[in-house]
Amino acid sequence: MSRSSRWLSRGEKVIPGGVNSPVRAFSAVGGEPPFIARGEGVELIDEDGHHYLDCICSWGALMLGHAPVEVVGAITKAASAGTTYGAPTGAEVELAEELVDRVPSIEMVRLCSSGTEATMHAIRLARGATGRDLIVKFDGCYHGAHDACLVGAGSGVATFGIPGSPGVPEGTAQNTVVLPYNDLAAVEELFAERGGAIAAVILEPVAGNMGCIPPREGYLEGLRAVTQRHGTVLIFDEVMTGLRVARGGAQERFGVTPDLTCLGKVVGGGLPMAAFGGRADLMRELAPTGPVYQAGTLSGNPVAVAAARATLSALTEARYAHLEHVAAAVEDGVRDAVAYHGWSMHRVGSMFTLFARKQAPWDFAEVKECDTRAFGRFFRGALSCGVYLPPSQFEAVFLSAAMTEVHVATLVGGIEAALVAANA
Ligand code: KE4
Repeated sequence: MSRSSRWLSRGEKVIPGGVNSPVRAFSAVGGEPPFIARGEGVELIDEDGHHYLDCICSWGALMLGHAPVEVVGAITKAASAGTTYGAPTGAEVELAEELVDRVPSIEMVRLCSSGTEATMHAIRLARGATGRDLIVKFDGCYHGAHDACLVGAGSGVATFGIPGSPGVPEGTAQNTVVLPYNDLAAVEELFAERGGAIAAVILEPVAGNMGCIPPREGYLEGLRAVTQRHGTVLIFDEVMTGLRVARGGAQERFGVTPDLTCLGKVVGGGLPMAAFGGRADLMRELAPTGPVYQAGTLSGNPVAVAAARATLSALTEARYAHLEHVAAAVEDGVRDAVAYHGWSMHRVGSMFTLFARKQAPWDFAEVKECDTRAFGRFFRGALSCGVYLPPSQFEAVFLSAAMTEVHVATLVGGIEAALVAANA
């Protein structure tokens, strides 16, 4: 019995499924998850000494690979001065100034500890500021595990085929309308009927929780226009895309500025940190300057802030250019094999997904037509080649700036072999 298997059977006795987040359990692809001993650069090494090229990067959180020296050094230095004070620090102000400088929509920002918190608070802020209750989300988009958004979510919940989740009160779900992604007519139709009652529209500007699905031409611009016309708050959930698909996130890449933005993953440099920010007039509605309550014991703690600042300093234009070059090389390398095996692919920057479907999907209904059993064979085929891809058709591959041409060749070879295994 492998060490990982022993850890799993031990873990299942004290942690549901032996994992602290459902998608890690490999339920969607079969087999048992390796238990990780350490990460080094582009690699994960498991408890049995197997080395994997890490193409999940902690679900997109790692832009610089594992244990980058500048981030580890900053964490160590900060921790030696105390891990949390529960009081304001100058470092939080400097991080906030950096986010205001980087992200077009952000005039003011509040730090928190997870992407779930960020979207939950952004939605409460939009409701508090507009006095309206209704929110709109899109099928296949996932905004974290909180009630208002566990209605037709796309990550985890969709992988387990549970539309919404038990435990979400009927009354809560009734305040969330779920529309198809990339369908502007559906949004305009809803607004024509109920525009005045809609507090917010929230979406992933590039979806990553139904696989990587880009916005169709004009889609983001159309959402911006219709929400502007009806006084509805447009929220970009950039927990996945923020600081990844461009220095200023998807809003910079696509040139559309929302009213509020949620950040997570990359912004924390691998530590528990997230943020939400946007128009100053909205943000000032938050306590203590306004009536909308939001709080967090470890929000802006000095260690996570140090990791964040070290990461943002390392994310130079040159690093983004390198990441784009590596990701484009992978796409070019697998293009022929993807077409030959009757699969398809979407890539935006350093996130991409291969779909077990001939035509590339543009919404969740089309993604659900993918052959998920073939995807399971694909995933296991890649893993056996030492390439660690996301264990679900409904997730995205993430690359890190630690990757070089050598790793590109390894990843391309692994995907080609995995496609053969998928269609065996
Ligand atoms: P967290 O609460 O997991 O930090 O963030 C929630 C969240 C919010 N918004 C978007 C766009 C997200 O992708 C996420 C979290 N993403 C999943 C992966 N698809 C995290 C992995 C997991 O659930 O274990």
